[in-house]
Amino acid sequence: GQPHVARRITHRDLRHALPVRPRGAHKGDNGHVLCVGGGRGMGGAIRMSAESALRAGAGLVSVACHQDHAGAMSQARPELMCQGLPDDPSAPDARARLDTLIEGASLIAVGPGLGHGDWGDALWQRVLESERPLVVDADALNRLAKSPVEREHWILTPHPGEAGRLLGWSTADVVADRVSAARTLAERYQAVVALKGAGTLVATPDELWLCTQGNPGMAVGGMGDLLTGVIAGFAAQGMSLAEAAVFGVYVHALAGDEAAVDDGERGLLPSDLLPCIRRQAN
Ligand code: NPW
Ligand code: AMP
Ligand code: MG
Repeated sequence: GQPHVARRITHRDLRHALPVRPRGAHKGDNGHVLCVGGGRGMGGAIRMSAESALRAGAGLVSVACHQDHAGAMSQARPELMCQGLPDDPSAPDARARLDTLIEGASLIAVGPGLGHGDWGDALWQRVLESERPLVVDADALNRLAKSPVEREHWILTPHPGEAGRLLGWSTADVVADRVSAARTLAERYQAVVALKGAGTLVATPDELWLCTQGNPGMAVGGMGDLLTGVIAGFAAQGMSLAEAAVFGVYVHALAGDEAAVDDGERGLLPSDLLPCIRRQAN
């Protein structure tokens, strides 16, 4: 069973769990993250996840997003391999391209900017059919709340609003008892769960961790999309899902603190954290 008291995450716990790169390392040794999301009007969300997976050290990062966003995303960050999918992602050509992406991925991060419509429904269903490990966030969590599925090898990263939807609790009830919310989610979904917010908790079916780093400057849209990519990037490099969630939460929060040192918390942007994620992960 789970402990009732969370263990505080410190440096000593996990830095060693990220494999040292041998001199002969090649990109294929460092995992291939597929980021699925970025529906119409929300391309930025999945771009931030994808960039943070790169900054966390993933060997390759692909993106499946709406076709409106693919060109601009490749231009802004040429390291990303972007597939733009049409309004009907189940059309034969689109379906084939998505299948190829999923086959090539070692892990899938799904949800940021996925939106609420049919486009996102189709992508979510296709991701669920795959047997890849998953990092499930944002609008993918909302779909899971509506239609629960059983699965193994997945990480859920809800904020208190999403956690409430998954549990059938109000947001206020989640905020009032974050430990119970995180533990219940981990047990119910047999998942690693990062319950976000000031003092992010990471629960597995038998462990509970607390992150005391991070700051209120991080209360800005896109910050969670970044965390999804950091966790996916670490898991792709061979950490266990629990290690990747714990270390990902920690590095993301340390990056937020580092990025606020010179210019302050107010006005901090998720993109400001990208170089800090790299420093904190090394
Ligand atoms: P309330 O209002 O208190 O009841 P949603 P979203 C709650 C994408 N993005 N403590 C709070 O609820 C995402 O990836 C795209 C307490 C809040 O109003 C998603 O796909 C961006 N409550 C999509 O937008 C940048 C808390 O949750 C509600 C809480 C929608 O995601 C932005 C909001 O949750 C964004 O990331 C806390 N600590 N945290 C882009 N550039 O493309 C959250 N809540 O309704 O699930 O909407 O999180 O904004
Ligand atoms: P999301 O709501 O999905 O954009 O996620 C927000 C991210 O920013 C999560 O990783 C939160 O833990 C972090 N965050 C937001 N507000 C705070 C805060 N007041 N203190 C520390 N971290 C925060
Ligand atoms: Mg979010």
